[in-house]
Amino acid sequence: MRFPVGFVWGAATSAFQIEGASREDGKGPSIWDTFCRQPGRVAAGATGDVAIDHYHRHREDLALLAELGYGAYRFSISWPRVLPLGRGTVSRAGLGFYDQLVDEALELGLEPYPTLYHWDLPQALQDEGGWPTRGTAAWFSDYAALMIERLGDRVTRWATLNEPWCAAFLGHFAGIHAPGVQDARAAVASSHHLLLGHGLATAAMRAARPDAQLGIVVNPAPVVGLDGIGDDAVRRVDGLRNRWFLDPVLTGSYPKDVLDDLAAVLDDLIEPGDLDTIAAPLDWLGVNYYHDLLLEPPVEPEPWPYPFAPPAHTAARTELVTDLSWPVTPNGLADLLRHLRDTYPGLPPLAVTENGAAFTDPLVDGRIADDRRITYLAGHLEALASAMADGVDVFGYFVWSAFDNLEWHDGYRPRFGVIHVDYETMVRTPKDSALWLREFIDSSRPPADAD
Ligand code: IFM
Repeated sequence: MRFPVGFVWGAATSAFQIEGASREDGKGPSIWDTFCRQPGRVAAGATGDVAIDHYHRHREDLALLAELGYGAYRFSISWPRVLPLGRGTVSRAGLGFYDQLVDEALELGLEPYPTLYHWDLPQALQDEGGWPTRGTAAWFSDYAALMIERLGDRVTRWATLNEPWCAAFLGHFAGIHAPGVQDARAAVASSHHLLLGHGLATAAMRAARPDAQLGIVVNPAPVVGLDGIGDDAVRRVDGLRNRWFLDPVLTGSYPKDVLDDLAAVLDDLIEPGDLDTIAAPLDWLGVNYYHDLLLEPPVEPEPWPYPFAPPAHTAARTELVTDLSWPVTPNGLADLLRHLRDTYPGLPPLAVTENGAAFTDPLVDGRIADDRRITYLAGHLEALASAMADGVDVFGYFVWSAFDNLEWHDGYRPRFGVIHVDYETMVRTPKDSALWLREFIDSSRPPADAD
């Protein structure tokens, strides 16, 4: 498999999942700090207090990524680390941390790809209403302007949000993510305000740095109804998961059928001009892909993140299944990329900003033989190459995740890293998949791109 000259190979993380130092240097609490402290919310009572201690080990972590052959590092900025209350007083130490991280990455030949919001809303803004409240979008835009002012001289590629679907619907309807709300109106309002925040931030960042490359990261997935799941259910899930986010950002309108589905909770949520703001032109679009949504009728009740769609269960009917009971459906990545190209004329260049799998394998004699992860990655890279051969414009691929980390409400048990982390000693050990990927990256370069 060959990838074009200049194709970006990277590894991805997010602040809350790796940084730790949750109250250090004046950092304010985020909604995830609060959520983790609520009994029963997160597996085994895990918290982000220490995580993988990246806040103190960033230098060695970045050096390891450079050694492993990556040319880019996707990370997120913790909003409450730089603005402990979400607005107002700036933490010099917090800003300084990201300043240093960016400098180190550049020194090591890693292009920094910061994401401004990967779910850790400052608790102070949650206390004022959080994402269900329109004002949060404006605070997000101010924070984005602050960050580009500080880092924009060295950072070119920015993402505003990571997976707004999760923040809105896992956080405010299924209630399994922070802030743990279960309310359709709050979820839909959150989704709109997240998108509005993205649009406002994009405009503010564009004004500050016209040369910046601005994007958003979404997590669309092909939806397949298995026996017992009707077309209308598939339409509703596809509508909320995919079209509700892609259409406004890429075409400036919400899908009519989903507006109808949500009519009971829309009230006067969408104000004149909002969609123009949300559809601010983008330089790139990040796509996170893990698996297709294979829907089957539920056997027992489980948290369901799609309001006004009949409950279903995501089936894992594939030969290989991950530790999170996710099916392994590599062809879905190619289908999805082609679908985006065919559905949205004027689609900006794409990057696969997350792709990976949770598999736990033992550390034996200093080695982790994670063959299942290699199978997963090889299949998805083949699918990516096939979509690109068909003309889909993809400029980069980021594995999720660089390191084992805190998998949100599932705690530390699922291990997504291509680098193993011993949570007692904090020792990092590249798994076989990291070594395989290094080889792959090297051998997939066209001769003209070789050193
Ligand atoms: O760990 C998450 C990440 O934070 C967002 N995308 C999906 C990953 C795996 O669940």
